[in-house]
Amino acid sequence: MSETPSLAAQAKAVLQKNDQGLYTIPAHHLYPHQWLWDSCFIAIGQRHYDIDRAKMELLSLIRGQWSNGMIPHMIFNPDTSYRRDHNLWRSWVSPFAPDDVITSGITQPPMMAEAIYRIGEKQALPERRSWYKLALPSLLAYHEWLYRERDPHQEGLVLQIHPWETGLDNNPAWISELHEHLLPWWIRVLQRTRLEGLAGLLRRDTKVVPADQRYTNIDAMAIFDAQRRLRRKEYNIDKILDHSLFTFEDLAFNCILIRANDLLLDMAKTIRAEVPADLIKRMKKTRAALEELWEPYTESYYPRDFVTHKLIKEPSIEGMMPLYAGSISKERAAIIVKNLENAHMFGPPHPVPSVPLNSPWFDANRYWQGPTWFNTNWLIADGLKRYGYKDHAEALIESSLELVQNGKFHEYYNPLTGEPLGAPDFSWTAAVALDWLITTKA
Ligand code: 2M8
Repeated sequence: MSETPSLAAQAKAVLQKNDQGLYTIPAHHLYPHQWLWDSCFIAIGQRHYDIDRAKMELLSLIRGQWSNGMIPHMIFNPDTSYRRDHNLWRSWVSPFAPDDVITSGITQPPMMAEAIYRIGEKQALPERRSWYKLALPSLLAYHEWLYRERDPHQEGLVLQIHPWETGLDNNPAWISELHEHLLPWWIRVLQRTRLEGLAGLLRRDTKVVPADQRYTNIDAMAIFDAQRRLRRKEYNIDKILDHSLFTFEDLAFNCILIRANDLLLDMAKTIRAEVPADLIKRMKKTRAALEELWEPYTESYYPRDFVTHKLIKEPSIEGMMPLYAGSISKERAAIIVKNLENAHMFGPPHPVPSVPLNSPWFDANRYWQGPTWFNTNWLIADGLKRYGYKDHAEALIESSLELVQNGKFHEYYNPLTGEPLGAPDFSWTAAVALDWLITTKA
């Protein structure tokens, strides 16, 4: 008998272990709440064994939607033992936050459309239509919010206000920008006097996961300080833009949005729902604006600063995401695939590393600065398939599944050795593995 069913069963067991009834946490201890893009990948896995549970995962996200349309990046476990987390965000300072759920005040990559669509794919047309009818109004409100609040000059790309919104927390692009422009004096003093270790005493994450697998103390302080500034502005975008806090146009976020827009329009067509003409116009503009992020000398796409429009030229997994967007030319897709094949860049023994091997930032064990992650591999494999690189996609899926062959579904992996890192029994690793096992091995 092949090993596949038992691996699928183990993946399912991880998802069930993290299932809280209404939603699934990413992992015990480190991540005790609901996260936006985690739940989307989780639902993509759950749809294979319990379609109603997968729907519930997304409806639980919608339960946290703000009245202005934003889907928050976190919905908190209401238990008073998490008061510290609730108070860190204080979503109630915004008039748009829901009264009955405590959430964060920012969003995360717009993966909702993909998850709604993939659930629909598993159903016969009448059930699919009912599902789209149920989920689409919230999705539409979310995309309208993205364009209204996050593309204020109608330039096509949507902006982000915190590294956490990208999901790639300590990606070199954000960390270098925070260090250059936004490090408050007190963090600089701690850094100069080498007292930043004190901050480590307050951190919970490094008590659960070895410190060299998480962000550094200085980076953690910078990230939390940036969050505090947003809270002080009550997550109000006008105030945030007025005070020119750190705002940028993330490449991966916008690529995911391009794909999400296409899927939204497809789903709307299936149920003959009307999408406002102005929104369709703005969606088209995003596809065109993505090309402004192309840099001809290094032949790569990059994120950019929202105010100065300067590209933030720190190579990372971000540069692979236009494959997933599906809107770039075949020629540019071929250039990206070349980087993927390059053993000194994105082609180590266990691809795809979150930062290329030849970057000075590359650190094989450190979170989003080197390790291989399953969710980004899922996005890359999907993009590769749609550009006709079926063999590349299959090879990537195969090498990823090798990492979990021993039943260890960790948060991320060392791309050189394959060593499992971060939180054990991590939900999206299990969900993505399950999805691949069922859709590519069936
Ligand atoms: C990580 O982000 C959270 C903050 O949102 C953290 O650092 O604690 C990221 O890996 C993010 O992409 C992910 O959604 C989240 C939960 O798995 O953890």
